[in-house]
Amino acid sequence: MAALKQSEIDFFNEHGYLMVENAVDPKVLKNLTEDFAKWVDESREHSEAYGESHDGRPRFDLEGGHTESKPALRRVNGPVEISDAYYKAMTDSHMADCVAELIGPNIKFHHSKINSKLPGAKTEVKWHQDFPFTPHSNDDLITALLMVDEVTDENGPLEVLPGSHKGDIHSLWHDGVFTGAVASDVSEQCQSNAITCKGSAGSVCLMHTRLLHGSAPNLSKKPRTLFIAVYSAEDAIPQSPNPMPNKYEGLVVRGEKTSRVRSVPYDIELPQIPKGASFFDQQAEG
Ligand SMILES: O=C(O)CCC(=O)C(=O)O
Repeated sequence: MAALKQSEIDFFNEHGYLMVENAVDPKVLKNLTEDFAKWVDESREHSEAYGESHDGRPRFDLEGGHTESKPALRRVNGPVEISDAYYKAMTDSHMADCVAELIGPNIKFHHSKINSKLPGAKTEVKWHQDFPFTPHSNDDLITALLMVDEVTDENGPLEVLPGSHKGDIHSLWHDGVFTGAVASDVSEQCQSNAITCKGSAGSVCLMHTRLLHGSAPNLSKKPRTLFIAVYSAEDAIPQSPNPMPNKYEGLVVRGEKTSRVRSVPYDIELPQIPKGASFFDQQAEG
């Protein structure tokens, strides 16, 4: 059976995002929640970023003000490498089926992370597009943002600018400095036309790699945990090193490996990303 209705595929193509409920099995969702709670608990023993990910950078990142009694774990890099539940959600879920229907049939995995905003978290994600950080030979890439907790207007929801995947790729450099975020006039425009992506736990926002998006701090008493998995069409070939190297990069998740290369020349010049820059450059503590 098809994972998506034609009207949903049309919506994604027109607006550059799509919300889907029940994107993972309830049992998997419970395991995702439990694994994350365990990591939050472990973080109490640390006062700075810790653990080791595939390229030696810390696996777990903490927000300023983190304490044992008020933990502020804000990111887990590559959770699919250390948790069966996160691996299952990435490979074996309705979420993966939906991605295959939008950019497949052959799709592969690129990288993953958890962006957490615990209650009162000050971290905001400034407006940006993902593609400059993960340029490929074509732009059939989807960032899947799975809501491990319910997302409301108050707990720092993802905000997107519908239709912006069809527009320009915006510079991330301002006054000679790489900020990882678009210029303030562009973000003001985004903010005034933004749509908030809210939903019950287990819902996913499937987002085109060129869509402008950002998110505000969590002012509420409820956590907002997002599991973020990036997939590409199997024939999209990375044009720069993975911002988050991991052992599953290139894993074919649906369909088959063809090793074909499909190049679609961009109509735009991509902003240069400094060596070692990552998505986290646009995270700021407000
Ligand atoms: O955590 C969020 O709200 C957005 C995540 C995001 O845009 C990113 O990590 O690139």
